[in-house]
Amino acid sequence: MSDEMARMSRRQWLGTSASLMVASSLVPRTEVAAGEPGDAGLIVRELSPPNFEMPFSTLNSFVTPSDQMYVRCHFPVPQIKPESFSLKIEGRVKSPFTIGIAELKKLSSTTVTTVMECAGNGRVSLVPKVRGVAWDLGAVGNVTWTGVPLSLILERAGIEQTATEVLLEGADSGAINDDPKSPGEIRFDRSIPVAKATKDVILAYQMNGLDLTPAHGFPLRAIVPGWYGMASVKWLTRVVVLDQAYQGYFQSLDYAYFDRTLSAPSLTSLTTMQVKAQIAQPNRFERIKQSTKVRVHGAAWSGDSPIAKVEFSDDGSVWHATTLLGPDIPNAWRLWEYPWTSPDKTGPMRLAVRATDKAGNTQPLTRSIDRRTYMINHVVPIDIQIV
Ligand SMILES: Nc1nc2c(c(=O)[nH]1)N[C@H]1C(S)=C(S)[C@@H](COP(=O)(O)O)O[C@H]1N2
Ligand SMILES: [Mo]
Repeated sequence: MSDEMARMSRRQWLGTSASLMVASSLVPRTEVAAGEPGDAGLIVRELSPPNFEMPFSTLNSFVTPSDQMYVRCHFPVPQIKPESFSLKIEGRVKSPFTIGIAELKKLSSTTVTTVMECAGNGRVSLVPKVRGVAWDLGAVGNVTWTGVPLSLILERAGIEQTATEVLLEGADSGAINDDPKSPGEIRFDRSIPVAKATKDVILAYQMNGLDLTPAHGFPLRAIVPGWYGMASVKWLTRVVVLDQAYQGYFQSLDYAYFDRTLSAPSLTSLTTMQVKAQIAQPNRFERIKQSTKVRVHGAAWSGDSPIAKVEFSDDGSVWHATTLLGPDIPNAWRLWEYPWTSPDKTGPMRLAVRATDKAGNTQPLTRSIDRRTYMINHVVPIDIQIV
């Protein structure tokens, strides 16, 4: 191929040539491919809107590099120009106001490292198969976020005494097509109680020391530490203080589970991440030689309290304490390892881990269907082969 032809086909491939309009309309171009650093090596679960997960077996750092952080989008990624961006604070407040990104960056900031897990992480292990993106182990990451405490913003607006919830609204919208109870065209939004909003939520404009990337919420997103990812609203453009319970789609139908503590099971919004440990290595279906030293390692987290212990088992009955590694930071994950020696006979084996947090929560061995397609933290062993 001549240089000219190569350039030509590349231009067409990128969709800048009118002659390729037909072909490029077959598959909508994935927004994150344009001008965004990385997302290299992520597993594509859905191309458009982008839903990508980290291959969890590649875990090798406490902080997840930005280009290895999973991407979960319900709608196309809104392309927001920082100059025209503004955040509105309104509702049950004394002085509603609007603030731009440059002004936000001048306010006193905070930096936190938190684990974020999608409530559907691990869904691929549910049998029979359920609705929703078929995440394996990689819809989770541990990222350092910088931004303004939401409490500071709410203080400035002066929340009224009757306020109970704070609604976080994203700029993205679309139709829900695969849900029989679909409300049609909607925005992505989520409310959180005032107590949580004023405790530790931040409005982040940086991840791992750089501006957010478009897929991760540029220019501004909420970070709700300890909660499943759905509460950390991306492309945040409006904060509305409410005095009644919000019943939006993403908290009453989607991202809700059946709570039985009130006797009859009632649909309740998902909040706190359940205690969980995952094995990064060995990899699922790996073939390992007999009588070989293997470093079994992975990560563990809980939205409730720090990790107290992670136990490892290669027979499903005896559980061995693993070594917890690295920093122990509130709301971050904890890395762990176990020096294992494979047995001296060949055949299939199952390896499992089980985490317990300092509040005494332990991973269950079985799954309750009340959790619907979320909060997947029961022990799921990985199968390997000794050769
Ligand atoms: N505006 C908006 N915010 C959103 C979402 C979305 O689709 N739109 N997805 C949520 C879900 S379900 C998760 S798990 C996290 C994922 O964040 P990430 O894509 O930066 O990893 O974003 C949350 N915030
Ligand atoms: Mo999610």
